[in-house]
Formats: sequence, C-alpha cells, structure tokens
Amino acid sequence: MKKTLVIIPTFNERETLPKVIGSILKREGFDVLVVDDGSPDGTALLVKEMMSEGGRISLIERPGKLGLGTAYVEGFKWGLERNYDYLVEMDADQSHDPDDLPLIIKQMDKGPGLVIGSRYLNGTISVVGWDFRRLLMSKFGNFYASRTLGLLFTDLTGGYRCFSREALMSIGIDKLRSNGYAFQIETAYRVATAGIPVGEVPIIFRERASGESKMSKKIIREAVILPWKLRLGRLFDARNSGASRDIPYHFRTITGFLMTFAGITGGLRLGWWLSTERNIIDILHEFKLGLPAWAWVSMKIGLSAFFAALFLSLVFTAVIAVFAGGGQRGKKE
Ligand SMILES: Nc1nc2c(ncn2[C@@H]2O[C@H](COP(=O)(O)OP(=O)(O)OP(=O)(O)O)[C@@H](O)[C@H]2O)c(=O)[nH]1
Ligand SMILES: [Mg+2]
Repeated sequence: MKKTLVIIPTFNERETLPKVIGSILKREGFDVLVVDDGSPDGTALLVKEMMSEGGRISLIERPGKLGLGTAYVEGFKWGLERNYDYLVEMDADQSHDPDDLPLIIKQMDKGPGLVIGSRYLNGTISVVGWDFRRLLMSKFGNFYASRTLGLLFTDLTGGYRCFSREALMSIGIDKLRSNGYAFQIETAYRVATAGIPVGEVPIIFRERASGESKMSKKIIREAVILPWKLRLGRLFDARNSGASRDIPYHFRTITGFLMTFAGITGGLRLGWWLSTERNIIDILHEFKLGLPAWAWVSMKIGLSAFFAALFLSLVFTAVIAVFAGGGQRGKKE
C-alpha cells in the first residue's frame, strides 16, 4: 500500500479537529500532519496531547496566520522529504468526510497525479447546509475559473483532494503564491498543464459544524483575478521561450481578456452614465415639446430598446469571453 499523508491546515479548529484526526487514524496507511498558524484557541496544544498517543500524528507550528496556500506548501515539502507517495488536502472543520478517503486513494491507484473530491460531479450538487447565495457563488466561481482556463473539471475550487509526489515535484511548489480558492485553482491548473492526468471522485461536502469561517473578500478577489493571471502568464511564457505555436489558443486568450474587460468596464460605465448624467434627458425633454405624442412614445420605446440591446451585448461579450476559454483541456480520468 502507498504511504499517504493527510495534511490539515488549521486556524482555531479545536472543536472539530480531534474528531477528524480520530476518524482518519481508524484506517491503516494514513498519517496526519497538522499545520497550525498559532491558533489562539490552543489547537496546537490539543494536537500535542494527541501526538503522545502514537507516532502517526505530526505538527508544524507557524507563528501567525500566514494563509492556507503557504500552509499547504510547507506541508507538501514536509511530506515529500519523508517520502510519502500520496499527499491529501483536508479541512479541519468536518466539511470533508474521512470515509471518502478510500475512494480517493482507489482512484489515485489508477494513475492520475491529482484526484479532486468533487461536490458537483455528474450534474449533481452534493453540498449539505449551504444557503442559495453561497451555492451560487461556488457554482459561478467554478464555471468562471474552468471556462477561463479551459479546464473541464467540475470542482476546481474544492479543497479535498490528493496529489501524487511526482505531480507535486513537477509543478514546482515553491512557485505557488496563491491562497484560499485560488490555491486550489492554481494547483489543478499546474498539474493539468504539466500534462499529468487529473481525476475526480464524488464527495459530499458539509457546511462547517462549528468554529468560524476564514473566507474573506480578499480570498474571493484573488480567485477572480487568478484565472486571467494564469492564462495571460501562459501567453508571456510562450512569447519569452518561443516554445508554443498554439496561435488560436493565444488569440482566444487576448480576445477573451479584452472582451471580459470591455464588457465589465463598459457595463459599469454605462450604468454610471445612465444614472448620473442627466443632460441627455433634459435635451430629450426640450425636444419633446416640438413632437406629436405618438412620435414621442415611439421614440421612447426605440431608445429603451437601444439601451437594452447595448446592455445585453455588453453582458454577452463578457459571457462569450468566458466561453472563449476552451482549448487547453485537462485530461479526465
Ligand atoms: N494554517 C492555516 N489554516 C487555515 C488558514 N485559513 C484557513 N485555514 C484552514 O483551512 C481549512 C479551510 O478553511 P475554512 O475557513 O473552513 O474555509 P472554507 O471551507 O472555504 O469556508 P467555511 O467552511 O465556510 O468556513 C480549515 O481547516 C481552516 O482552519 C490559514 O491562514 N492558516
Ligand atoms: Mg470549511
């Protein structure tokens, strides 16, 4: 059996962490590494108590909250140095069920370098306890990232997943800079673009049982910017190295970026102009005095239709830009 390390980053998770570790260790072949960022609630102390019970738990203590991404990078390095074959990412808040581990490992044994535990496989939504807004945000975020990057996986932002040591070594984990959702998107993208197969298995995700969420506006902003950063970065890499001759792909990158940019900024500007600049309305009202009623009504209808069409076309350009992402496809297992 392959040597597997389950890495759990923690910040104030003392309520749930012991249960999570307990159910991982019920199984043979799994060791646990907790990467704690100086949790004020004493999560690390709790881990130390559990460590005395046996040798399968380890702990990295960091001085303060340095982010999910860097916690995983440290965990990966620790595991690679100790010759683990598989390195699993798991949350401490009981959102991820340790009972899903055997399924993920079984899929890994078929050869991919990354297996993502997906909440959205086969058109289903396997999430318990989210409100509609949270679900919509997650679904849209996944759609946006997967279309922009042309990676046809169902759950790019999912944080329950397993990497092979070979995959981690070939993506260069020292280069990873992102945190939160962006970290999950970036690692999946780097594995897929390295030509390493990626698989997905269905999992059920439960909203955290207790404790506080660490989601922030910054984490969301990072995840919105990252897909375009990666995609444009590929364009510059190709130009610098002269390696890629995939002109249609780069053409779609440029048009897609410009259209998304124009769609979003144009839409915002139009909305701003319509709501603040009153001059055009004044001019129309002066004009109205010299017109028969029927002409005025038809002109109003015409103008409304014009603005509606303009607005819709801006929205559509943004949507088309997102669809223009195709081309670079990840391999599905
Ligand atoms: N070491 C470390 N762990 C973190 C940090 N931020 C989040 N985590 C841990 O990463 C895991 C996922 O974070 P969550 O806050 O559950 O994020 P989420 O699952 O997107 O959101 P909720 O479940 O709604 O809270 C948890 O185990 C957190 O304790 C951090 O800066 N450092
Ligand atoms: Mg969580």
